[in-house]
Amino acid sequence: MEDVLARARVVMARIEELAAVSETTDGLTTRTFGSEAMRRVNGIVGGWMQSAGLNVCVDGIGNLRGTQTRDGRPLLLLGSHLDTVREAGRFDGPLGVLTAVACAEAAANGRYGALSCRVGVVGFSDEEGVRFGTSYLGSDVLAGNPFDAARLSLVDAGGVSLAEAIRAFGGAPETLGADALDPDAEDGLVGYVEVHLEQGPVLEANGLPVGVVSAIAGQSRFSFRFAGQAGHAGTTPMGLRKDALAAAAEFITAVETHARGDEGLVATVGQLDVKPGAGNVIPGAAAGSLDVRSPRDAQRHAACARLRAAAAAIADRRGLALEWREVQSHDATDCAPGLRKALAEAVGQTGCRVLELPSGAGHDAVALAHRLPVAMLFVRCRDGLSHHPLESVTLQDVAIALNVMDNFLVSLAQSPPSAR
Ligand code: HGY
Ligand code: MN
Ligand code: MN
Repeated sequence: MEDVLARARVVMARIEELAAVSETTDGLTTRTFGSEAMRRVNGIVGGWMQSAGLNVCVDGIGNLRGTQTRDGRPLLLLGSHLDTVREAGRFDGPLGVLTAVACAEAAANGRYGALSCRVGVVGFSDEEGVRFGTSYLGSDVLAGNPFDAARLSLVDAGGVSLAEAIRAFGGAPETLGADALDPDAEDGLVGYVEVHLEQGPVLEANGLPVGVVSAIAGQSRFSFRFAGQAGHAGTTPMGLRKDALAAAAEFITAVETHARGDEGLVATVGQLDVKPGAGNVIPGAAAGSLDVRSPRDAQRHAACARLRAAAAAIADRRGLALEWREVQSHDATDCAPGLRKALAEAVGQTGCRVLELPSGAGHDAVALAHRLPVAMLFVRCRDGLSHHPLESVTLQDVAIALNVMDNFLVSLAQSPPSAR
């Protein structure tokens, strides 16, 4: 265990190093798609990948990709994302990328014996979708999922389009299709396995360091905008107002009330932009985001329809206009039974009780699942906290996660990946 503890210390030290790479100077970690911080982090992690014997490149959407030289064996992809939310924790994403690099280093050192597959590592460029609102930009391209022109014309808060951001980062929107994984060019694809902090309380509540993900919840993202009438806060009688922020506030409360009454569903308004945004002006417009999730797709779709109807009713009653747009929707994703079983066996070999649990958070595995078998290993996090600077996992639990991944990869050396 001492050796794996030493490797876990390297993972933790590297996570600390990446946490300091931010597009902000407030001492917190914010790394959004196409930023210079992402370019810097690709350079740092790319160097670690090269030291692990991987051939490294950055693809057209900014994914950092490393693979062992092709030799006829199929590819097993490990990794996670390198972008973050605003004022992020240090583990969401980098924990998966850096444990993957640790596995690639071990594979290069012959730790796993004659592996029946090659090991690749990916650091995705945009899982969170903070800058353009749509998540999985990087993993959608790697998976070869549809990437329509409408997405390329999305603009960020500064009016920069996704197409322009791709070009500025060194990519080419028109050739993203060429960046998709090609099974033939890889002599087959075994699957994608991601290590990620749980971002929830279940493992901690069960006293377990790791758990195997059974499925990833479905997720719908919308943007809405209530349009009313700006006016003088001092002279406009309450009965004559078309206050867009008051309408949005009523809607946000309706979202919370609905989700609280619909077991298993979660719904969040995370962003709200009020115009013109002066204290003595009645808000003329209030635009926001809506994130709705459930492990059951029918429940999520029904809830989305009800919430849209609630927004329309509020707008009608108040004499406002409502704009409503679905930004993206991903159905619930099952992890591959064969890979899940192999991960569970690998957990069992460490002496830990095996717990399989669903993920309420979205992950790049959702996008990749359209093209290859996926599996995820969760690592306990303190208080279930994530998307917060105080997000944390322990050195011991990272060591156990590495131990699980070692067992998993050794099992691949013993049985053909096709059995997965
Ligand atoms: O929002 C999520 O679930 C993930 O962190 N992108
Ligand atoms: Mn994540
Ligand atoms: Mn996240």
